[in-house]
Amino acid sequence: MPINPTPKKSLRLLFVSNPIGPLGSGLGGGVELTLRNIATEQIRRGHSLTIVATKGSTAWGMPLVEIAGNPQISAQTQGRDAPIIIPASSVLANMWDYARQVQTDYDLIVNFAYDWLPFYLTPFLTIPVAHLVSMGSLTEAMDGIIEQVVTQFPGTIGVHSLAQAETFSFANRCRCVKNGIDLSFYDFCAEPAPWIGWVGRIAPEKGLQDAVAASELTGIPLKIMGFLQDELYWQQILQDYPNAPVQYEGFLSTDELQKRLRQCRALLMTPRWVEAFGNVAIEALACGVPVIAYRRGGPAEIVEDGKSGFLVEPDSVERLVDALEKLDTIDRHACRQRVEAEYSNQAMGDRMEQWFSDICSKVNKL
Ligand code: HBI
Repeated sequence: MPINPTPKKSLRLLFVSNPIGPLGSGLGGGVELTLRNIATEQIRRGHSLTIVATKGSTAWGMPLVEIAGNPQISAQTQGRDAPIIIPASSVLANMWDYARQVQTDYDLIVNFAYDWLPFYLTPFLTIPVAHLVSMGSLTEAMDGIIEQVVTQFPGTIGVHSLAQAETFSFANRCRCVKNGIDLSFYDFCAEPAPWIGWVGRIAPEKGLQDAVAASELTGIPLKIMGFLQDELYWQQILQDYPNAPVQYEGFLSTDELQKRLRQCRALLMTPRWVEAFGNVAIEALACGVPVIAYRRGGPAEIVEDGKSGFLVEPDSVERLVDALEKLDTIDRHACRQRVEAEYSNQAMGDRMEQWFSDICSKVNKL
């Protein structure tokens, strides 16, 4: 008689979003897609879940509590010695005061904010908190408070890649959950259009200028998609590369994004910083689009060099150009298969469900 697998306890989850803008605005960066995908999949698996987010957020039909207040400054614009800054009527403080008030209705809080306060408050709360850290090391204050939490609550710090974990002194105490997307949103494209793509927040750490330079050198049209965060940076690029055949397509919904992304011959990823993961890499691969990425950060753990794209010497436009010339050696089906195997909502859902139940059971074991 087969032993029934122990039914996973249905968890009551409270997802607290990041405090830099409403879900669906693009201000929240990759966290918006990450939170949406994890939440959708955990509900599909029978867990109950509420999302706490800034007023004006969309929760794509999932239970949502909107909180008013002033946003946090973007952490990646701060220097390493930046002090902790919390504005008056802070939406971050208000979100976590709400979480404190309702915590006994839940088994686990999941924190998506890269901010000091949620980590500092963790010991003050009576239920466990899983912290999904969205970026690599940026400031001493954040490194310190995250290390405090991983020491006092082992196993509760989640990261998206080993490269991201390595930016912290406590790398080996982080749980790498990678990331995932709902493949049903991405349609495979076997015959690309004659252009390449670049997707991301338009800001210095994303290194857009290198992709534009490669477009100007090769004459291959470049479609740029993403949130225009730094206008001056963008204007400077247009001045520096007046002849590059580039087209800014705006900040797009997932559906509009994949309609353009799937037609690309390749996606260029040119991060200047250690990209924690690189959601856009798996979005492109899901459509069959090879990824040409600097061998740096999360994308270097996603792209199989020569199979689902190319990994090139960081910050080298020449190497980007060389890789573009080898594109025809890549089988677009191998790109889709990479995501199906490792980065589907199901694969990510398994990793997250296991992480959540490990944290909750550890509480039971105490
Ligand atoms: N800055 N202060 C702060 N808090 C965040 O949660 C945060 C951020 N900057 C960027 C960001 N989150 C997201 O774009 C991540 O996906 C990178």
